[in-house]
Amino acid sequence: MKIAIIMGSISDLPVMQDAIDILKSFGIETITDIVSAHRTPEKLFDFSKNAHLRGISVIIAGAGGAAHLPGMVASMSPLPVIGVPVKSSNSIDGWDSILSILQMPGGVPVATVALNGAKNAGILAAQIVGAHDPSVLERIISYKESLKEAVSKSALGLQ
Ligand code: RP5
Repeated sequence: MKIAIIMGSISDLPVMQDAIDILKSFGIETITDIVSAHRTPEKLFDFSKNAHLRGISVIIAGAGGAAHLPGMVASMSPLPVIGVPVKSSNSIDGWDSILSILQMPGGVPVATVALNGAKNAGILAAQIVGAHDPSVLERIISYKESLKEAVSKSALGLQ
């Protein structure tokens, strides 16, 4: 069982690294690749049609601008696709990325996270896997516990 993290450009990596890091911290195997909807369309087709045959269970796809990657992957893959709108340097405040990924037609869902929300994409992917894998579920429970503890600690000393 692996989670794929793909992105439209190497320039998306600083954002998408958060998904890789959180999944590694959960002990989940990841594969990472650059797949551009517009510049490598044949690779996009090949990846989308075959990801489920390669032991991949969830696909996280990040892109910016005219961000067609997550939607096009979702159009061809039977796997759940989580979309990460990336605020690329030439974007219109990130709205172009958000709306391109969010506004999918009925029948072709992409679970869209916040702008640059790759960390949440990683957590959501782990939760999907955790629904069928008790050891991953345990790690999600511990992670949520650590969030609670961090907030409690931050409140110490307040009157
Ligand atoms: C999109 O265009 C990529 O996902 C990236 O966010 C944006 C800019 O790409 P580069 O020009 O940096 O390769 O396709």
